[in-house]
Amino acid sequence: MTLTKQLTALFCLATTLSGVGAEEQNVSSAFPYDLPKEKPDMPLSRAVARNYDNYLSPRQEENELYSLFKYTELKGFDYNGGDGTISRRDPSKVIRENGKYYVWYTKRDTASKPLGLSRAKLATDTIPSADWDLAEVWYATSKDGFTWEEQGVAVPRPPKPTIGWRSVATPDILKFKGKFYLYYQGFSEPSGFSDNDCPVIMSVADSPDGPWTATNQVVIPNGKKGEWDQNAIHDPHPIVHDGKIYLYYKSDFDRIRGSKDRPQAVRMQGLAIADNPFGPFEKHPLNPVLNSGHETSLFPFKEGVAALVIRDGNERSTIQYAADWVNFEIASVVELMPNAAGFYAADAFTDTKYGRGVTWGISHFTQPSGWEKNHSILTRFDTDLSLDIHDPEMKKHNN
Ligand code: AAL
Repeated sequence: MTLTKQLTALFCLATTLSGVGAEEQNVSSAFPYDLPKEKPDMPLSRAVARNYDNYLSPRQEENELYSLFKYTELKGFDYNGGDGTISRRDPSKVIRENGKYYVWYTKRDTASKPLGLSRAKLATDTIPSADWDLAEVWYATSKDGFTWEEQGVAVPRPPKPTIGWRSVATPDILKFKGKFYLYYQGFSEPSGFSDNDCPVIMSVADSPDGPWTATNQVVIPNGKKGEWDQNAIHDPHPIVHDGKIYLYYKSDFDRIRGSKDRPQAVRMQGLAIADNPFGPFEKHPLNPVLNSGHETSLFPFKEGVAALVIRDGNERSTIQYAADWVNFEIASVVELMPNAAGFYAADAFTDTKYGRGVTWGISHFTQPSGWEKNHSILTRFDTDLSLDIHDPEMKKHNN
């Protein structure tokens, strides 16, 4: 034993025997008052241990993937007095081209409000089953992101029996090698009519103002019978990564319509990857890659990708991060998330190696079904899921 160690041992023995310093010992063995930045080397409860292991920072307000959301009503959209006959929902990502912002969305303009999914068998050529039935893909532009000018239809419904004849809905945009691609859901029957919902189809254009050419081909097919995504591919959400198109999507599964045993769909999200916007898209072998969530909302963040996980599942109301774009971990737990959020993500298509995050986008609010009027409105949301906000020297982005 060295002299120092002998002296320390003697001191400890003396203080224990005399009782002096016992209080100090208690203090030093307890969790410190100043929350340590790094995980302390001491016994920790599971909750405190995971507060270090699972989050970007042990303090909520220093966690770059934690945010509140602020909502602002948009100017420029008419809803027929809110009588349920006009609906706008499921916005795409927002992009900036020709000095203005562009957004695409589902627009329904029907003689009556929707019947509701449970009465889908009563839908007609003019009476919609769901809020997104008998819809088309429309687009609007804006100088400031608050006041929008509706420009018209981007993708109309093709004639029967071409896929999408019943409804084209829930679009998202991709810019790839100078061209623009819209991916959306193509319905061939009223949504809710059977368990067999829609696959994804696509249109291409040289300019965001169109004209759009529909390929009229399924680009992401529903899974084979018995696979988790056999009934639906919803909410296609493309981002460019590694020179490829990473397209995330949602499926509703484990439901049999009308079954007492399994009346409720389970919603999870998958990933399909392609070298070319026309496909083929290869579904990831680890699908589903998110175990919860409803509409897809993702953005490049640092080396990886971040996802808003909204509304459904055990991990709803979380923001998750996948450094490898596949294996997501919960990064934060949040509240009042934007439904169907379409971010203005300036680096969604630049194949960034270090995503800077997002500060705003367009989302929707829907009246719960069963209410007398049933339609959705587009809304702006603001957030601070951005490195530039956390790092004032890097404020060039997101203007
Ligand atoms: C939305 C999206 C898809 C579904 C329907 C319309 O919230 O998940 O688009 O098909 O609901």
